[in-house]
Amino acid sequence: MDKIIVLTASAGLIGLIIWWFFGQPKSPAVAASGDGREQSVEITVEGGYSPQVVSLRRGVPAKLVFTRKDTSSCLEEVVLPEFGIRQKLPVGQKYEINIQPDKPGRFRYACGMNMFFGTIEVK
Ligand SMILES: [Cu+2]
Repeated sequence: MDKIIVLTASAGLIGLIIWWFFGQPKSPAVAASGDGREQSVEITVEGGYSPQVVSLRRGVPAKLVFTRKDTSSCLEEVVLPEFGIRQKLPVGQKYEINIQPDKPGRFRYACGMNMFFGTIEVK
């Protein structure tokens, strides 16, 4: 009997771990707004990046407007390798990062330590 409980509990735990890493529902992409000549999207930095996925139109200069509310040093830098950007973000104010999304695809960006991630989708 004990064995069955342990077995069931561990199976449940393994299931939970798998769900956590692979099965979490993907948050929908938030599209940048703009007039066709430029586009911008706001990203809040607080325990990660929110929205997690932003979607940009290809070929239109884009402003990523970061507001860092998180004072932890972990999130003080944001790194967008695909766009050659490594930037410190001030706390409690908006900070614009300008990029030119010319290539379609999904590009990950991260905090300076590669612990928190966000995604830029270019369509
Ligand atoms: Cu970090």
